[in-house]
Parts: sequence; structure tokens; C-alpha cells
Amino acid sequence: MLFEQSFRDNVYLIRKNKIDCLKKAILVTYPDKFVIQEALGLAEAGGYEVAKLITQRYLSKAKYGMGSGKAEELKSTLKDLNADAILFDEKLRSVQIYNLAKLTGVEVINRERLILEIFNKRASSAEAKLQVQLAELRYEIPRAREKVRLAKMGEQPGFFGLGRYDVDDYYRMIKKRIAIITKKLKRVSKRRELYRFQRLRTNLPLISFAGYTGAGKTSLFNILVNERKDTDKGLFTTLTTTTRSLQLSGSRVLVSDTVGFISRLPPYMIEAFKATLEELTHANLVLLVIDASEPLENMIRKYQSCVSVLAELGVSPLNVLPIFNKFDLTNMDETEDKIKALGMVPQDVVITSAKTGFGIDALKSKISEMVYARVPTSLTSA
Ligand SMILES: Nc1nc2c(ncn2[C@@H]2O[C@H](COP(=O)(O)OP(=O)(O)OP(=O)(O)O)[C@@H](O)[C@H]2O)c(=O)[nH]1
Ligand SMILES: [Mg+2]
Repeated sequence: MLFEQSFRDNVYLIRKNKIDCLKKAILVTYPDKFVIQEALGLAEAGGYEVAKLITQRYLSKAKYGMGSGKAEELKSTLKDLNADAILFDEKLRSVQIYNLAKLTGVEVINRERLILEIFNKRASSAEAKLQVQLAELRYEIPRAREKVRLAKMGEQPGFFGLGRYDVDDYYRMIKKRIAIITKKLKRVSKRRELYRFQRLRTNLPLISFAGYTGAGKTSLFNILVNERKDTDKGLFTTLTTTTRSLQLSGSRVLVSDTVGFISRLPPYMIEAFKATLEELTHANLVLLVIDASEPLENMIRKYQSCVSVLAELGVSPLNVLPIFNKFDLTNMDETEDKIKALGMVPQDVVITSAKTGFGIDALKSKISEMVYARVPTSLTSA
């Protein structure tokens, strides 16, 4: 009981620190424009002000992730800039985090931890909160033993009071909490299943939005179903699935908005959000939203991340309709070139602008055409 309370206190402290003030951080990432852009977006969404950017070709070196010389340099830069955190845009083992925190005296937040912090800030529904807690615990489990052992060698930022624990007790407590949360989430999943069953009985096909964070899923969802869900240029605005019904010419469908994807998303995070993402597995049609205004290189990388997450969720490519959104920021020639570069043909995609309303009618017709060409006739005669 004591352990659990203390664990909760630690998590609370970590959260409180992150929410209340904009922390000044140094961002360490790879020398690649796309990766830098995404890392800056994550830093901003996490509530950090990036005081300096350091790029390194290799971030998996044994002791500090980065080379020892560079780590020393980082230490003095942190002092000069009076920065209070290092954002390390790669996975790090506890021992690497510990070494870097010990050398520099500040907290080290790796990419996974940063994504978890963002999720934490954004989670508003009970389900999203549970999913985030589960992702946090799954992040913690392979590190638990090593972290406690390291903390016993001397407390460093980010290892808050863990030294008091017995290694096995801490590990067991995390396991226990995972079991409790998984059970609660199963209940939520069951409820969704029941809902799905009811939907089948009402014969309504399900259309689900998917795509990289920030592509415009919620903006399009809002237009289609007349909603006012939050949209924002920051990453991961949406964490909970919302479903509404939509009247198409002569027929009704259900439309869901879901959580966005990002590159290098660890599998355990997808696993934790499975209850939310399951909507995609069961959808009759997945609307894969792509930001048409982006440079081709970024678009390809984001598209590939989406395709691999969809594949992991077991979504058939035949059930995916690509949507090139933000057309108001580009033009037809460029968009068609990009469509071809992604290996698609213009007839098989829809071009939209959630801002101007361009292509929304075409989107509705395409949805009707695709859904009703596929759904067994027993479902179409509602
Ligand atoms: N110019 C322009 N901006 C758009 C368009 N669609 C969305 N946006 C903007 O893009 C940003 C992201 O839009 P959202 O709808 O929140 O994106 P999302 O895909 O739901 O993002 P997550 O919930 O984070 O996964 C917001 O600032 C929107 O106003 C569009 O067609 N044109
Ligand atoms: Mg959204």
C-alpha cells in the first residue's frame, strides 16, 4: 500500500511539474529535417521551450546515448542557457538516462517519455486516462528493476525516491497495477463490442478516420457530422474516439474520429490504445487523411508510418480511402504529382479542404459508393 501511494505521488509530481510551467530544454535529435520538425512539434506539445537544438548522427551509444565528448559539451551548454531538461529524441535505457542525468544534473526525457507526457496532458476521458496509465506502466516494466538498482547508487533527477524500494516489490507493484488497468480496459472494450453488435443490428456501416497527427481528421469529422470537437495545430489533439451518425444520400452511416499516428510509435503504445484503435479494425471503411500541403518527402514518411500501423491493426488496404486534405494550401498539379508519387491514382482518392469545404460533397459520394458496394445487401436494406 505504501509503495502504491508513493508511486502515485511520484507520478503526480512528474505531471504537476510538466503542466504548470513551460520548461526550458535542450533538444537532442538526428540531423534530418523531418525528424527535427517532428521532435520540435513533440517538444512544443509537451510544454517545453527548446533553448537549443543539438543534432547527432548516432544516438544509441552505450554510456550516454551520445558520445562522451558531446555529452560534456551538452553539460556546459545546459549551464550557459540555464535549461532544466534534456529532450532526447530516441529510446534510451534506464542506465543511459541515469548516466546522462548524473553528468548534467538535469532530468532526461527520452522520446517515449515525451510522448507519454503529451498523452497525459491531453487525456480527458476516463478511457484515455486508463490507456495512458497502461502505456506508462508498460514503459516502466522493463526498466523497473534497473531503475531501482540505479537509484540505490545515488538519486538523480528522474529517479525520484525509487532508492527506497525493494527491487522486486517495485516490479511486482507495477505488474499488479497493469493487471488492474487491463481488466478495467477490457470492460470498456466489452462495452464497445456490445455497441458494435447493436450497430450491426441497426445495419449501420462504420466509417473511421485515421492518419498522422495534425492531418485534419477532426476538422473533416466536424464538417461531416456537424460537430465542434477540438482541433489544433499541436500534436495529438484527439485521444478519444467519438462516433456520430451521418446521413448520406438515402442512407445512414456511423463516423468515428480517432487518435492520430506518429513515426517510431512503440508497439506497446499502440497496444495500450488498442481499445480506441479497434474502431479501425472493425470499420467498413477507413478514411486515411493525408496533409496534401506537405513536402513530398515528409508526406511519404508519414504515409508509411500510417500504413504500418494500419497493417499492425489488421486493416485491409482494400478498406482504405486516402484523403488528401488541406488542398487550400496547395494546387491541383502538385497534389496529383504527390498522389502518383505515393503509388495511387487520382480516381481512387478524394481531395479535400476542411478549411474551405472543397471536396466534401465528393467525399460523401465516394463514401456511399465504397461502403454500399461492399456491405452485404442484408445491411444496406435498413
Ligand atoms: N489550411 C488548412 N488547415 C487545416 C485543414 N484541415 C485541418 N487544418 C488545420 O490543421 C490542424 C490540425 O487539424 P486537426 O483536425 O486537429 O488534425 P487531427 O488529424 O485531428 O490531429 P490529431 O487529433 O492531433 O491527430 C488544425 O490547426 C486545423 O485547423 C485544411 O483543410 N486546411
Ligand atoms: Mg484530432
